[in-house]
Amino acid sequence: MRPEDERHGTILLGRLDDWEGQSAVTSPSEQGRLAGPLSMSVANLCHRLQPQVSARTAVGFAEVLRRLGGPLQVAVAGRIKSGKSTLVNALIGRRVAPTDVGECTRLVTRFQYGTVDRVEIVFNDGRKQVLPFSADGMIPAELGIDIDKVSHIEAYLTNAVLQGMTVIDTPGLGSLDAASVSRTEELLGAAKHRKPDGDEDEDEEEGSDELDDTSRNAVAGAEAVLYVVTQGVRADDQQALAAFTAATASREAGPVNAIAVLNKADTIAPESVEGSGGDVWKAATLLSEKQASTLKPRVADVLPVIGLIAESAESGGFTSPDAEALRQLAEMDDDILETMLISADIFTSWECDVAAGTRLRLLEKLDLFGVRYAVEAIRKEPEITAGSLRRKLLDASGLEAVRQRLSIVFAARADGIKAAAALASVTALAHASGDPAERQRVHDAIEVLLAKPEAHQLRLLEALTLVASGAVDMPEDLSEEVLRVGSNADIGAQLGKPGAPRAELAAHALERAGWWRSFASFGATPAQSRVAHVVHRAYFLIWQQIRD
Ligand SMILES: Nc1nc2c(ncn2[C@@H]2O[C@H](COP(=O)(O)OP(=O)(O)OP(=O)(O)O)[C@@H](O)[C@H]2O)c(=O)[nH]1
Ligand SMILES: [Mg+2]
Repeated sequence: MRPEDERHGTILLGRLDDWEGQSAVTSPSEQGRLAGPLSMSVANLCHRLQPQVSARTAVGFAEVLRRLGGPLQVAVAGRIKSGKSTLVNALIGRRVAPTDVGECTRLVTRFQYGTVDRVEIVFNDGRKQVLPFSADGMIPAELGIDIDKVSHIEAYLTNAVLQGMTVIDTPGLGSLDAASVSRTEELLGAAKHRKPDGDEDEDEEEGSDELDDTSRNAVAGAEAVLYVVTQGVRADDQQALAAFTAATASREAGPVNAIAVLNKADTIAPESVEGSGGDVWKAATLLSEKQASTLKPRVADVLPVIGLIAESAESGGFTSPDAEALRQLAEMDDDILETMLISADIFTSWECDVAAGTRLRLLEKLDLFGVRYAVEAIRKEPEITAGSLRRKLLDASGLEAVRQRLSIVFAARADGIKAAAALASVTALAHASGDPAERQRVHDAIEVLLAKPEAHQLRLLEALTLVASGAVDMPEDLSEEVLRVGSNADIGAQLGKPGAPRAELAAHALERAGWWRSFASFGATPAQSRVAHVVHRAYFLIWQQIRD
């Protein structure tokens, strides 16, 4: 049967069972762009349903398909001035997002891969306007236009990192400026009934508005979040994470799609953290662990990082003249240097051979901690080159660990995350249609898809999200187990026995499979039982994979 026949015929759910049949629907070029088999199965579902649904829902499906074909969309979110844009620059390896001040820090900017560097302002009415880079290669901090009319900024960069993910810089949550907050909330999917200009939607009952919101979220919404906190996690950080709903309001932040960083680790006073032994990095690590227990299970991990140093080291900000100036400082008398390093004011106002402007520049790039760190590195190794010093600063920033975590948590799971987000969008679109028959058709198709063994990972992600968000209540030890099985890629880690021999892992998987099956049948609430069935199956599949 050719695809066009299917489009005009009744949907043949049986065909969805045929994993091989995928190529009949998605074109080869589309397949190449999809993150993996799960995304492909959801793409097929959209293609097959498109002719069966109303024109409006079909438009939404087209957006879901477009989005499935793109890289994982990672939002960098957090409170105002927590260092989000600085971190974005460090991750991209280019100082392109304006930091500190300027109206652009109040807008959502999507950094995506492009073959030519180009920045566009996208207006609320969909109109676009090309924006020239500023002289230093950055997105201009001021746009010279009415930003209330601006939806967001699209930055296309020829950048290898962006081939793997789209990075979305957001205005600070918790800022006083309501419009910035609503832009961010909208992006994160929390603002269900807000119009783009930030006003509360008053005529919600108009179905078309709802659909527009859903469709917009299906394109603009993030699929994963890198949450930036600083020293104190506050109640609204948790609220913001709770509200984070990638793609649509039905997808909550959890260990599958969210990690957090404790940024500005350099500014932590080690004496304020018990057990740090006076070491800043140790203090930051201890604080991160503490924050992880507060933020979990909303996030997979909290990692300490010094975004500012990472940005300077990674984006060409740290130069040979900077290294020279640090060398000069390293030659100074230790007592005097110690005094200068007490505060930024003393550091820049003290009389010394290094020009005050140069010192100010060093502070802007490295802050006091970075200056001290570099001076110590030079004193230990006087012949160190500017390049090696930059490398040492990068190591000290903790960026590498964040990158690694991003690749483990996000990149390796992009297929599952994207497919799950797309399914949530499809469900939301069907719900918004207001046509019960259409809703049922979509629902049935999703059920069939999820019943396939290959789709098990999606069910596991779903179960994990339900447990992590508290939507399904579980005793603590069980919910930890679900999180472990669902949010690790490595079998040893999934079973809580990293590095254990295969036979032991297999025996354990089988034992847990049996346990969860009995739990599903006896003693569980209906909601728990649904989760338990999925966990049972996960263990069973693990056992099948590693048994002799
Ligand atoms: N000491 C130190 N300063 C940092 C660090 N990261 C960022 N900053 C500084 O914090 C200020 C705010 O950084 P931004 O990156 O603009 O923060 P943001 O979260 O994007 O701010 P908004 O978009 O306005 O909410 C800037 O002056 C940065 O230089 C860090 O790791 N250490
Ligand atoms: Mg910013």
